[in-house]
Amino acid sequence: MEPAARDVRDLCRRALAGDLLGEPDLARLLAAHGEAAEAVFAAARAARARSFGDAVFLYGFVYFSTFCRNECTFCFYRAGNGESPRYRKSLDEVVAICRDLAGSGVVLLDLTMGEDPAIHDDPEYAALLELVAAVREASGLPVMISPGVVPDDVLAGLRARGADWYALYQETHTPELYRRLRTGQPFAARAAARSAARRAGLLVEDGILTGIGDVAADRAHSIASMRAAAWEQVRVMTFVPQSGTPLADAQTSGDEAELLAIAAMRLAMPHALIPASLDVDGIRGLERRLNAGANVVTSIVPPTVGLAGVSQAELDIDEGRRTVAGVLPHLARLGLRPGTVAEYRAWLAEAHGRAQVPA
Ligand code: SAM
Ligand code: MD0
Ligand code: SF4
Repeated sequence: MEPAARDVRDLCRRALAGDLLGEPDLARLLAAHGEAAEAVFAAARAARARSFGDAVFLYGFVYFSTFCRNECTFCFYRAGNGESPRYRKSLDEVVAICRDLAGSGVVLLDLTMGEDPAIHDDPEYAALLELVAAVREASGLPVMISPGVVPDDVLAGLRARGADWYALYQETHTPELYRRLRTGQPFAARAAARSAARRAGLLVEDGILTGIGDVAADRAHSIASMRAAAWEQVRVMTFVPQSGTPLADAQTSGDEAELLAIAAMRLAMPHALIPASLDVDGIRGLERRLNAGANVVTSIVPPTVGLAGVSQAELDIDEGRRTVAGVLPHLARLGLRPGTVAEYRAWLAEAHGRAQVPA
């Protein structure tokens, strides 16, 4: 065995034994290749099995408004992009979609939007609060909300309407890199919204992008930052260049960095929920991500109702492959099974208990 591979195996053993790996060691895991990378993935699967057994949670995704006031350089839906499809689903449409998704076997509904002025310009966010209440009521499922940055009292209002989760991704925890991605959106304000969400009683998802000028040290820093915050769910997605945006012609280099980041997150945060997103490489990328230690499948989208993905606007959606039925055979091939709503609720109840902050 090469010395580098021996070194990486040793780090994996330490992580599985409960050692907190520092940023340089995390960066070593993230730079593994060949045999050493396979060892990282195997260790991540072992960590997942210990925490979650063979259960994988399936999340429904409803991108209900693609209007946005922001200019994130990586995003297809940035305000200035005349090429992106804009739509805004009505409350009744969203409720109907969510009922169908709930019937198809997902355990959570993720309601996601651009920072749509129609919602963000109302200081009360009445439309958003009403939507969450209606979806909770009609579907009976836990709800995640991904609305961008909203005021603290709105986060409390979302919790009061029954939302369990707030998702808001920093993309990178390196401020200089962040400034080139989320132009005009203060780094600290975005981070503060996640802390406010936790204070409001919401569970929180943070996440990063890779392939946007980050190096292993940046990803290691992000993983250590997310571990320190103890967010309940953490993700990484490979940047997919988008037509009509400043990064449209960026060079891409596959998904190895994302897979290693999934595995390193699993080893650093063995009890966290970690998604395999269908929104990066569609259904064909699913098994690789699960083999890297993910235990959630996100971006399950019902076909034929005109919904988009965030980084793959169309891939696999209308073919019906980003559905529960499309995902199940892949779980079965890996000896995994869909986690039940009851199992998911039990996990949420424990997480809410852990996250409770003394007043
Ligand atoms: N507008 C809200 C916001 O930005 O927080 C909610 C949407 S958020 C869930 C969209 C996320 O998708 C971004 O935070 C980013 O991580 C990811 N994303 C967007 N464009 C992407 C792209 N081109 N490639 C990969 N991921 C992308
Ligand atoms: C996904 N496209 O799950 C969605 C999105 C938003 N909370 C999630 C990035 O992959
Ligand atoms: Fe808007 Fe979110 Fe896209 Fe940024 S990532 S442009 S905030 S939809």
